[in-house]
Amino acid sequence: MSAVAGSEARGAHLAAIALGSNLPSARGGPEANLRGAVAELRRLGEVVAVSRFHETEPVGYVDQPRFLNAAALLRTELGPLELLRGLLEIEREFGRERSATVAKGPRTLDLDLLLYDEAVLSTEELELPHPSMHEREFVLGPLAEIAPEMVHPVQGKTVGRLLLELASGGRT
Ligand code: PH2
Ligand code: MG
Ligand code: MG
Repeated sequence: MSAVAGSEARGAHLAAIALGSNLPSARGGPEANLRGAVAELRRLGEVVAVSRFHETEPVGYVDQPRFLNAAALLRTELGPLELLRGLLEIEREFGRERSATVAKGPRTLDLDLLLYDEAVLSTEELELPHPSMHEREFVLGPLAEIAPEMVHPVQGKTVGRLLLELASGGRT
């Protein structure tokens, strides 16, 4: 993977993480939230690539502000559950409130674990790959910038291929 080659990898595992924000936090607006989140990800491993920040229309629950979305690749020694818990902790530090809020509604910071090597698992706490990543352009677009060759182990396709198929409405 070109984004990773040549980096001084510390950990044995490669994780893909989606970042999203459409509300201000105490740290600032969505752009400050994403920048701050990338800085905090360094606690969990080595950030080897970060995509551009993409302004996207809200999907699912549409009556909310536009999102800023991005993707990051993290080399980590943490296991998938430890990593997930670390991501949720960072969300909380940016004022993410999970109780009493609308599902898929506005949030200060969303950090989703998309892929962890080619792990496939399904527990109450964590499903890998992220169950809807292959249907979301706001996830695949940023991820394809930094990891087009990373493989979705359930779909059996690369991230670049999945984006192409999604963007063409399944006509490929
Ligand atoms: N996240 C959601 C629901 N809808 N739409 C966009 N554009 N970006 C998101 O990150 C997003 C969304 C719930 O996780
Ligand atoms: Mg999400
Ligand atoms: Mg989430």
